[in-house]
Amino acid sequence: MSKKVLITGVLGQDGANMAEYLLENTDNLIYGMQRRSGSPNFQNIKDFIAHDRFTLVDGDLTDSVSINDLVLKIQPDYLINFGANSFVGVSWDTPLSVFDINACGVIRCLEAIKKHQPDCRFYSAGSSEELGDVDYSPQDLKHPIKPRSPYGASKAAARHLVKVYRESYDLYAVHSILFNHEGPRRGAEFVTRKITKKVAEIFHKIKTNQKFEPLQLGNIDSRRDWSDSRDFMRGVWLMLNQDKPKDYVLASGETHSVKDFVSKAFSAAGIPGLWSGEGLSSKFRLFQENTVMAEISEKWFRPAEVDLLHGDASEAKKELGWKREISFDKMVEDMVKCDLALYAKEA
Ligand code: GDR
Repeated sequence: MSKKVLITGVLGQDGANMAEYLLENTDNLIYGMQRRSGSPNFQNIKDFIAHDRFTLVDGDLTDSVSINDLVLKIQPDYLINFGANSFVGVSWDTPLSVFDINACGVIRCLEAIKKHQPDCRFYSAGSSEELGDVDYSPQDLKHPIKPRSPYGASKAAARHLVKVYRESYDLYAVHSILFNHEGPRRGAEFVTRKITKKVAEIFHKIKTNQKFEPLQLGNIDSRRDWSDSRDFMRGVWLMLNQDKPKDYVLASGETHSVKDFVSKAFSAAGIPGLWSGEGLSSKFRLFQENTVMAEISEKWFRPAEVDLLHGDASEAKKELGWKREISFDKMVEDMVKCDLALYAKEA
């Protein structure tokens, strides 16, 4: 019989990728929870919104009534929580709402499961931001929790809560440390998509002899372990289908700087460029020309930065048989290709 899967945050990158993965690889019934808003954006789910095994439902992680109602009504076999306020940069401005959604939201889900559907398996999307000011590389599950942002602290709280509920009530609940993961469905506020969207704009403006404003970035020396979100969805599903619940790290095991990402993205669009200068005066110029394509603005620096993230997913590989299939280069190329097509369509 088909299982029922409730996915929160279905309009975001991971929620949409998870729903699509399950529609393509299982016969499960998928309930995608969206937070009701004045102008919802269905772009990420447009390819499967009409699928006969997909249902869009309203709910809100800050409202326990809505979570309880959904769990009672749907009686899900799995609750996959990708709903979050996921932008680290704004978490200093809205720390209370970030904590309410990301940490208290997890309590609301766990409480609903405990009361109404104790056999439902629960997944909580954790983050490498929980590790923050790292002690060693690559980072595994044993790495101390040392967040550097309200966002990282909220995800660390979620991690402790999942452990407490798992041990206290014998729930199948897991929280994995997901290192950065991207793709064509990534929100434009995150640095990778911000870069690939701007590359598409600059590509079209160079081609049509139009002027353009350079891409403005903050800390281009910070290093991240970037994977493709679609690879992670397989890992999440494996974590939910073991004999016993256990937390894992998902990561590529490679690290690249934001600066590298910029060079790679422009090169994927066939635009040659070179970095020059240091710190705030760093500039990325069109090769053999003076045209500046990227520069630094203090506006994009954070009150506290995580300088380096580099994950160790060896346990997930060994115990779950998970491995990533999409390389860093392929992921950047896919993102640039999609943004070039999107820009051409919208221009
Ligand atoms: P991150 O992702 O904070 O790692 O969290 P983000 O893409 O926002 O930043 C990555 C790094 O790039 C630097 N940076 C900039 N970032 C943004 N957004 N905009 C800029 O202009 C810019 N310039 C430089 C940042 O300072 C940072 O060092 C992501 C999110 O998806 C989290 O939800 C998730 O938990 C973690 O990844 C794993």
